[in-house]
Amino acid sequence: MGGQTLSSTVLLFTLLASTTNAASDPPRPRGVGPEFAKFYKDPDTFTCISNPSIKLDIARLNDDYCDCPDGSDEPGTSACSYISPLSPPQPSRREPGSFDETLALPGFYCKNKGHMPSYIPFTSVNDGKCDYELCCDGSDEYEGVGGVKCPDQCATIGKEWRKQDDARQKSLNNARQKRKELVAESGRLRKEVEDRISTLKAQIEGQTKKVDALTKSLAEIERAEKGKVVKGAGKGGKVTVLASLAKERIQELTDNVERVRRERDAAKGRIDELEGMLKRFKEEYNPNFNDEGVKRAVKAWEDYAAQDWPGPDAARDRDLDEILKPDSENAIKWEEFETVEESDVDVLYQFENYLPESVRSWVDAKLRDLRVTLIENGILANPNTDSPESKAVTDAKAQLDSATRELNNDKTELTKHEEDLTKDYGPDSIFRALNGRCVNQDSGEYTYEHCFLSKTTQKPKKGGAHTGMGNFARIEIVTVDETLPADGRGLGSGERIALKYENGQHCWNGPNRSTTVILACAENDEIWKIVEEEKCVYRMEVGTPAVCQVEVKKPDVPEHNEL
Ligand code: MAN
Repeated sequence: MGGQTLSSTVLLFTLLASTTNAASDPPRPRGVGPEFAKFYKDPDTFTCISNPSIKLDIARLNDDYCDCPDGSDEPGTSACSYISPLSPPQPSRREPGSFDETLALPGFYCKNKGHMPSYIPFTSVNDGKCDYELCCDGSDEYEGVGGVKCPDQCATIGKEWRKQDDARQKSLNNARQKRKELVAESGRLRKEVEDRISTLKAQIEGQTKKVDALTKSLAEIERAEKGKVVKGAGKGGKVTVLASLAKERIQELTDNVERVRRERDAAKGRIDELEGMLKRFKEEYNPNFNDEGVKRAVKAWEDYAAQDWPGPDAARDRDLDEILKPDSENAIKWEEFETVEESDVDVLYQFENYLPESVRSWVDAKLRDLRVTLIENGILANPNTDSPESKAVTDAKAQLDSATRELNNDKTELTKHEEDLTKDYGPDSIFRALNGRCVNQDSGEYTYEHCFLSKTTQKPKKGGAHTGMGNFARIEIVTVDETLPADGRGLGSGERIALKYENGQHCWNGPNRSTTVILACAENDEIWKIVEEEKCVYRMEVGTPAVCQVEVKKPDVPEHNEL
């Protein structure tokens, strides 16, 4: 869909223009195109176009002999065809440099009535071959060289061409429409990025304030922690710790009292048994039997039994029972001490309890501050240095970490979007809309893939690992010179946008693979051709509406028409 198009409007306009001119202008000599008619108006003399000092009698025009150094006296024959730059160099017939010897005319003009007029090279005039592609009216073979006859085929060829051209026009219109949509889409995407940037900036501002506040709050909490004199594994103030110690100690004492009482009772049982035995011994011994040892034992027992020993006091024992009962009235309610979050300040300065509520908290805060200041200035030792971190500090740190992480994520995203806005996305930023879109095409043993502004890939049809043929590097402009195929799926000639992909998979004994993707206008995104120009250096020809110019490119043929 390149430069060979000509709109029907242009055809109609030029038709009207040439009809008007035809009424006033003299007929042009054979082979002269309308734009050169002005040089051939004199009925008697012809002046060589590039060398006006040479004037010829009109009979020498188209007499099949080349008189003018620029070939302008033979517009309708092949006599001056040797002047063409395509012909082998000829020895100059004149003093070198005295005349312009470059061809003045573009070729033999075929009117091609019913189709488009066109110039055919002078070498093709009367060469015995019908050149219908350029000269559908067969006028280039007017001499019938070798008996060749080239009947006018412009009606058929023109009709077919117009049919194809209609299809091309429709396709081109569709392509232009698609391009407009891509431009709109690209604008929308850019706007999305801009909006996201604004949102992120606002978010970052808020998040920065949050992080600052949380940093401050953490510092305050950590500072307040210093204000506590005693910490019992994070469970409260001094009273709690003391209560815990006292409870343990009392439990220990209680256990021991109970044990000692059990041992006492056991010992008393044994004493009772022993005393019973000795009592019976005294009552049952024979006093008439003169045994000194027995007499001493009886005397010792009588002394022992005479001593006044009251034995365990039953009333006291009952008291002890009561005290040791865990649910007795006298038992200490430890839970009251264990659950109270109380700082040493509360303990040390109980007098605050007698102050009004508002003054009390003010005094409390001041006392804490004073204590912290004393610690921070090294006057008081920090009692908490070895203590595990409190829940308040852990929570504050977690909140700060999470807010900082969120802030950093936002900053990274902002940088990414800001960089994106400075990237080159081509004319009208059109490739923003195609970014990442992929097209595939089979060629030889591979399927090739092109993902716009991302990468090119070679995939073996039989399966196996894919080969990276390059990652997007930049947009370039390249000059191409190719004949446009009839279906318009080709590059044509002129400047084209190319996408460069570099630094693909390393080629064994060669460079890293790279691809130049050259783009031309098409209704749909499609890969037309893949060539490996050198080992691992690839060239892809790709059609896309993205590069269809909104301005119609002038066709390569002259706009004048002689239908
Ligand atoms: C693979 C393909 C080819 C390339 C060779 C180089 O077969 O990528 O395109 O020429 O490797 O070794």
